[in-house]
Amino acid sequence: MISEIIQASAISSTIKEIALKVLGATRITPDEGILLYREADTSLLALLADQVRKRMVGDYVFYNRNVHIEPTNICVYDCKFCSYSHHQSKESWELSIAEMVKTVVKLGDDITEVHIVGAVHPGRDIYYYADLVRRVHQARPTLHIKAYTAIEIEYMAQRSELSFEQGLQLLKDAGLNSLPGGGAEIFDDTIREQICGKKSSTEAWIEIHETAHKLDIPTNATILYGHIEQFEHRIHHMDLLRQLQDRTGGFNAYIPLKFKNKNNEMSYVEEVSLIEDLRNYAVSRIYLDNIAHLKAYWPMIGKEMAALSLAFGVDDLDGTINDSTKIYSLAGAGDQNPSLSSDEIRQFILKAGRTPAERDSVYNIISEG
Ligand code: V47
Ligand code: SF4
Repeated sequence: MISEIIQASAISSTIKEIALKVLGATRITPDEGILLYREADTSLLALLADQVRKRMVGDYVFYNRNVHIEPTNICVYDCKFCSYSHHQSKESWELSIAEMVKTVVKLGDDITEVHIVGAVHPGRDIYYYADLVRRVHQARPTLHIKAYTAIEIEYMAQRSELSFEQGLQLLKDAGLNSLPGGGAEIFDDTIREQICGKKSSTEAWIEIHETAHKLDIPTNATILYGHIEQFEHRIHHMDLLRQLQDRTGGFNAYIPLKFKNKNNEMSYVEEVSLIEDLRNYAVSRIYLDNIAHLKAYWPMIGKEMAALSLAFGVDDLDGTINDSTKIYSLAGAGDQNPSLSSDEIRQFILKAGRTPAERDSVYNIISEG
């Protein structure tokens, strides 16, 4: 039915051909992905992304109950888009292990996951971070621990003279369950050089995630978009992820992170429009035909935009985060005090005509409706 409408429509024959491929569940090429970004109508992108989303996860919109802990903002790197590290922000902090354990213990059964991501502290090695994981795990043995971006893992492993595999195994043995997707930024050496020159390379990020998948540690993947990159870079980024997913199947979710321009060295770069955000969700959903979930990180884009994103391929809204994430609030994100109760998030999903599903960290459904 939809294919017939597209066949009969006035859109260009090239876009029509790509649309029919997507509807027929045929993988699109990088060039076709770029054409979608450049030429496809926003309404067509929404329609195609919605079909892919339905095929992959049905009508569910997932959320979980989690807390984000940011152990420190003292960083050996100085990424130009960062508003959060001690180089940019007026304050600097270092939480102690006891303080972080106290946070998860205090939240008790209100959360099923802790997400621990911070800056790359020069004084902390992998044994410190394994100790943090071990003590959180001891205090809350059933809590899922999603911790440390590939950037943190690279630094802590190298500092402790361990291979990535040895480092990840050590963290897994301490109780680490999965890795978040941060630090990917954009997989292009020239752009990387300009926005985060000193930190881990594309190759290191990919190698760390591939190694994690081989050790049965699932991970997420992000992209930082909407700064100085071109559509070609976004597609190349997703293409590397799609290839890695073909090899391992270890990615749970893809999370596009929109560049926010407050209080950082790239404040001169204008933020992209909300329409561009929606188009980007849609092309991501269409291109990444092998990563099950597309996550809109609502504390960054705000609740209204998150609701809209559900019509552009998004099926996951992350968590009922407490007032705990500074990465975006310092960069000017819409929601300065990000918190939604489970009930609020459910109402929000129902209003969008979809089925709320509380999930665990690997997308088993805990409750629905
Ligand atoms: O890698 C930093 C981004 C990321 C800015 O895996 C910025 O579930 C926009 O990885 N504008 C870290 N983005 C956060 C992250 C994450 C977030 C939510 C869920 C998950 C997950 C992972 O934050 C960094 C960087 O790309 N970031 N500064 C900024 N000005
Ligand atoms: Fe450090 Fe991360 Fe900020 Fe880069 S983005 S300066 S690695 S805290």
